[in-house]
Amino acid sequence: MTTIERAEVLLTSPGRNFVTLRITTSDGVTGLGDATLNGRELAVASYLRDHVVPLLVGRDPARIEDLWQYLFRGAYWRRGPVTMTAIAAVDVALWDVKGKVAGLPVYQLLGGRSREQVLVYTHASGESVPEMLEDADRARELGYAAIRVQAAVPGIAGTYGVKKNGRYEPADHALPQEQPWSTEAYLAFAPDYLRAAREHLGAEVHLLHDVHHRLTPLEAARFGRSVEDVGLYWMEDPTPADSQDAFRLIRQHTTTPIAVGEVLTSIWDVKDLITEQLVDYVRCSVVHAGGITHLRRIYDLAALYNVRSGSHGASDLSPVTQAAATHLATAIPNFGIQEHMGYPDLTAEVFHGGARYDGGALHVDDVPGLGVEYDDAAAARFEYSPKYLPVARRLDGSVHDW
Ligand code: GCO
Ligand code: MG
Repeated sequence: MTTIERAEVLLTSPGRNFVTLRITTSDGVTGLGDATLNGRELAVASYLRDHVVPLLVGRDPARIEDLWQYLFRGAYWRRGPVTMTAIAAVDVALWDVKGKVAGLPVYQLLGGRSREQVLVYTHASGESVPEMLEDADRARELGYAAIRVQAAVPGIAGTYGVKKNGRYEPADHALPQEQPWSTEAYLAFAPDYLRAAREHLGAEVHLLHDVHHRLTPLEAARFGRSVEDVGLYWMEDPTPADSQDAFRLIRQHTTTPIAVGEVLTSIWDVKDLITEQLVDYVRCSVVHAGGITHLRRIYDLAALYNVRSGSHGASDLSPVTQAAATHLATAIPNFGIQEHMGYPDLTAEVFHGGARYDGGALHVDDVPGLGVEYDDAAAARFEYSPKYLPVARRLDGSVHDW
């Protein structure tokens, strides 16, 4: 019988930190899984190295579902980002292996093609509204038909979600940077710049906006209602999703579509949001929500309730995740849209291949598995060093929500 012979945890930092799991079978087939949890990378690396890899060696790599259940149900301690990211890394690496063994791309193993291409949205942002609109024009020139727009709130230094020097990398300090936040200033400013973006870009562009969990449910309801005339594709993470109940209030007051999920890690975290149709898009990611196996389960539940996928795809999710998400999006019936920010140039020196951007969409090639290769020699040139996302404080000094 073919067995899992080796599983290596690989750390590298080509432009930003990434953790990767590489599984090698006794037949010499390798598979890659992303294990990157922004700002908590080493916790997942240790979870894998110390508590998962010893359980994998000698097992049948073909039993993806059974290994998933073994690592989830069998662990006693369930859910949470560290556990679910570690399980995801194993799951995705095993799908990669299975594709290579079968000689088929992963989307074929998931039921085959449901669509020709995977619609993506990218980011446009600016320190001022004209700068944001200029950035949106640049995105249009690159062919994007869907654009997330964010402008720095006047008086709020370093507004989250806005590029610095043309680069979007919020985890850029060796210790978390503290940033000010004012809900009042944001609510007074954001509806106007969203309206300016709509006027500037015209009716045919999909406009998205990320609230980054900064509002209370009532504030989010008011905000959603105040931008209904903009016709947003979605408002993202309007309030912290710790309580799924909170979304009932938002839903009762606005028809602005809602997208949630990038910090949620299991089907239990989105169950009520989906079954009560409190959101329109689920944005969980392959890497933080238990891999292809579990995210497929979440999206299948969502399909029953007219909720569509909108997978998180920021650059802290490695090209392995971007590829896995694109294979999944190619296959599922209820795909909505996928985030695509691209990566720092150096990233391509380590991760070769993967999903291809062309004309506002991502595409996967018909190569076996996920189609991503990891370059060990290049990876060794980029040493891991801790980098943190910022922490938000209100103007009175107290810590604010993400
Ligand atoms: C997004 C995000 C990111 C996240 C980041 C956290 O929608 O792309 O909100 O900017 O904050 O991926 O690690
Ligand atoms: Mg977001």
